[in-house]
Amino acid sequence: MGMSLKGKIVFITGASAGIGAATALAFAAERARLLLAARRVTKLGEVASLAMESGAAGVHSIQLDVRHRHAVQSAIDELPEEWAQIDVLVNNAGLSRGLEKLYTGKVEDWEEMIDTNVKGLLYVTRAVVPGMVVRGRGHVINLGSTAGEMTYPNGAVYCASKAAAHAINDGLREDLLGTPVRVTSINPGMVETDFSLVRFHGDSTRAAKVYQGLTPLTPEDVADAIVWAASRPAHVNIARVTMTTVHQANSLLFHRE
Ligand code: 8X3
Repeated sequence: MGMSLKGKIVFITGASAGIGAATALAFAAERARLLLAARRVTKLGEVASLAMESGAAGVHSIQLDVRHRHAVQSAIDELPEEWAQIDVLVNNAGLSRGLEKLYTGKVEDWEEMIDTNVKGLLYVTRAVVPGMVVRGRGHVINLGSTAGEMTYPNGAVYCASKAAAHAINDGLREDLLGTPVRVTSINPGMVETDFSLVRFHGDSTRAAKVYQGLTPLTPEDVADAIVWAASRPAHVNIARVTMTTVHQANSLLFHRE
């Protein structure tokens, strides 16, 4: 039996779809209070309603693009008092753009990945963690990737962004040593979400091929690991969880039927 998440304030970035949305619903089932952030407010509203139906003790939604440093800081500074004491931060917002050789890749794609996956992660962390330190409680859960553990061809910049997330995760844990604030990285392999659709700029035929002949992880599988890490007893810090479908061994090795 783990620690109860009932009434805990869980802040999830990128909560409008994919792993973020599934994570919102998984914490809702634990009766947590959800602070949901994303760029797409309509989709976020749908997740918020579902979360209330699933048992959330409350939902507060904010429109936020984690790439905008000042917007991130004001969003945190301007939280209503009853939402300000964040217990769990799930740094989920992230994306991949393009699958091309580094020497022909699009610089705009690189900027978008680095701005979101690395700088956005830093901005949100920088805005939220000081409060956790002052309150003497908190947990930061970062979404890493198998891509951050092993690079694959045509994915250098995405892989680099996730390797950076890995270093930030470990560095933050080192810097928080001596406080009760926990830091965890959840590193999934292939998960079936809009990930590939976004990577291929909306090319659904190309995106579907990514998942062909294998059973990918679902967003719910990943959400389950996130909730598990968050619900360990207060003295237990899960440093990282690497998880893949049985049809994937690492970034490079897949089994397709
Ligand atoms: C997602 C894993 O291998 O599809 O971060 O890039 S992979």
